[in-house]
Amino acid sequence: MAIVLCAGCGGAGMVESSPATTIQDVAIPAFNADSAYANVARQVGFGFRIPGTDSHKAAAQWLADEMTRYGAEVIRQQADLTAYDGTQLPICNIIAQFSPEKNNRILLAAHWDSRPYADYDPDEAYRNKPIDGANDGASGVGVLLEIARLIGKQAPALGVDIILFDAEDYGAPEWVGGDTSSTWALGSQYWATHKHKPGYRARYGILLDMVGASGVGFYREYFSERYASHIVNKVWECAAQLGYDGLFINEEGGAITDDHLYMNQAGIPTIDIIQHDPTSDTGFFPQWHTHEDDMAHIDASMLDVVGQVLLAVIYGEK
Ligand code: AHN
Ligand code: ZN
Repeated sequence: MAIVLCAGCGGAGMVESSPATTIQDVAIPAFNADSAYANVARQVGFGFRIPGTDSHKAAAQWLADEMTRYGAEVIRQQADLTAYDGTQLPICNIIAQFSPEKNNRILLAAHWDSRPYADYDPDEAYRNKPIDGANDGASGVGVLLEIARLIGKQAPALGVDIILFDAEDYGAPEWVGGDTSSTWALGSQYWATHKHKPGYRARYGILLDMVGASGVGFYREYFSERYASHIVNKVWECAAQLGYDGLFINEEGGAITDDHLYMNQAGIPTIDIIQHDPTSDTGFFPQWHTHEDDMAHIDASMLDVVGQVLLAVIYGEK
C-alpha cells in the first residue's frame, strides 16, 4: 500500500488554495516497520560495533553490502582517529549515494557504532562494559536502511545521500569529567573536514539518533533550531499532517552535541531527530548508556512513525 500526500509536505502543499502550479500529488512508498526492526536486530546480532573489533568490521561490511544491493554507489571512508584516551580507532564512515549525478540533493545520517561503556547503568560493576546500542545507534540506521531499500525501488525527485557515521559514541565516559564535548562524533568531525567529494553540497540534512524507544518523543533540538529552523518546521509540520504531533512535540529540547553539529559546521543545515525525555535523569530515553539499551526496548511502531515522516519529506521535495 502507498499513501499519497501533497508535494512539499509541510510546505505550500496542503493548505494552499491556488491550483496546479506547485501542487502535485506524489505517491509515497509504504515504510515497512518490520524490515526496519529486522535491520536493527541484525546490527545488534553482529555484537558490539566498536572500532577495532571483528564485530565492527563484519557489521560495516554488511551495511555497505546492503546499501549496494539497494542500488547505492557506496564509498567507505576509512581513517585512523584518536579517541579521548589515546586509543587508535580505525573508523569507517559508510556513504551511500543515490542518483549521484543529481545536483539537487539531501543528506540523511545516523551513527552505526555502539558505545564501549554503560556510564549510566544502575550496576556500577558493569559500567565499564560495552552496550548493545539497539536504540543508541542501530535504530536510526535501521530506519535509513529501509528508506534506502525504498529509494532504490522508486527514486524520489532529488538525489539522496545516506551517511552512516562511525565513532559517534566513543566520547569520554562520565567518570573522566570536564568538558568532553569534542570527544564525541569523531566520524562526522572527520567527514566535515574530509568530504567524500570535493565541494560536496546538499540542500539540507536530517540526522536520526535514538528513534526506537517506546513512547519517547522528539523535541526541537537547540542546534537544529539555530542552524536549520526551517527544516525543523518542515519535518514537524509533516509529522503533524500525518497525525504524529503527539510524538513530534512542538517545544524546545536541549542542546545536544551530536553528528549534526559538525554537519552544520560543514555548511549543511542539519537537524537532529532524537528522542528526548524531559522526565529522565539524563534527558534521553530511560535506558540510555545502560545495558538495557537492547532489542527488548525497541518499538517497531516508533521506527514506523519516523520512517513515514521521513518518506513524506523526501518524496514531497521537488
Ligand atoms: C553528549 O552526551 C555529549 N552527546 C550525546 C550524543 C550521543 C551519545 N548520541 C548518542 N550517544
Ligand atoms: Zn550514545
